[in-house]
Amino acid sequence: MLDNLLAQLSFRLKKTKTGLVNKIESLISGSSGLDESFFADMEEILIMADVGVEASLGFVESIRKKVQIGEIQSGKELIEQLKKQIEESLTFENSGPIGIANIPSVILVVGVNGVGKTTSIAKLANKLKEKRKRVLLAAADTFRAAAIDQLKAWAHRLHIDIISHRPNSDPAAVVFDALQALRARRLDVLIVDTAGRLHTKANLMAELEKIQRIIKREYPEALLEILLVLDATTGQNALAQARVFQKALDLTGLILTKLDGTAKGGIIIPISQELGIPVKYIGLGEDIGDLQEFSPSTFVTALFANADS
Ligand SMILES: Nc1nc2c(ncn2[C@@H]2O[C@H](COP(=O)(O)OP(=O)(O)OP(=O)(O)O)[C@@H](O)[C@H]2O)c(=O)[nH]1
Ligand SMILES: [Mg+2]
Repeated sequence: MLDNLLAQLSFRLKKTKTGLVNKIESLISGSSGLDESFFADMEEILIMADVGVEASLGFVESIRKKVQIGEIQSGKELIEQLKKQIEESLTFENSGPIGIANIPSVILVVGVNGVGKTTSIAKLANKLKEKRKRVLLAAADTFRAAAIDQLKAWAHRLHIDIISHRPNSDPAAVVFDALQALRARRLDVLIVDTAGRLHTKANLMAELEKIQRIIKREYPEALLEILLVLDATTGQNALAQARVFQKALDLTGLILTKLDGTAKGGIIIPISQELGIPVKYIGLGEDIGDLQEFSPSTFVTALFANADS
């Protein structure tokens, strides 16, 4: 039996299951043996699901070797090996939940426009509140008035404090005030919403770097997480965005959103591999409960759940 979270995850990943896992299962059941044409087809399925060329070749190569030396003899063993490899590729030293220990934490949330930053912040704030953390929000996306209103509406709905300034005011000043409030009100976690678009990309990166600098300078003893939000439905584009943000900021983790809306959820593998940082949360829908802490083993179990049960 799957527990609730696993069942939700498995259900929301069904597009990727269809695009990746079910295809590999059909390939296994339709093949006469684990031969070269099988491996070529398996490679193609992985690449088509956005697992990435390098990772796909790596997985297939290591499975091919195990078949050659007789360590893998059946389709079932092959699937087990693939699961193990996917899990390993998603596991990092600092995998696991974000650091919200007993010292104040600041979570700076960044990403291009429309990826799901503000929604993910609301979901995360709600999650932390359920864990009895006292949360503060900062509306540092001052570029659009609607962005401030959107975060305010969430704060109101969730009964969470928020620091905001007028539209077009300096985002760094919002963050500065929020850090003072975090300290003065003895709250646990500050989550900072940021703009996804400014007049130019260089402007945006400069602004985010400034915010990062201010947090480190004004509250060095706080635990800082910088989470990049990526939209899984944008595939290789997400990878390109990630490179730009990683250059400018000390990213500590990723939030991969909209995994419910794509058959190419395999993108999670090359993104984590290339950036070398763990996925911390995954977005699985538009509701407040649709954000899960990411666990490589749970993810793989959910993805292959049909094969197991
Ligand atoms: N299906 C699905 N939709 C999501 C998910 N996360 C966010 N969305 C939707 O994506 C849209 C954009 O979300 P926002 O949170 O406003 O994105 P943003 O990054 O803050 O955008 P900007 O403020 O414009 O930079 C909204 O309609 C969300 O409901 C998810 O995990 N799954
Ligand atoms: Mg937003």
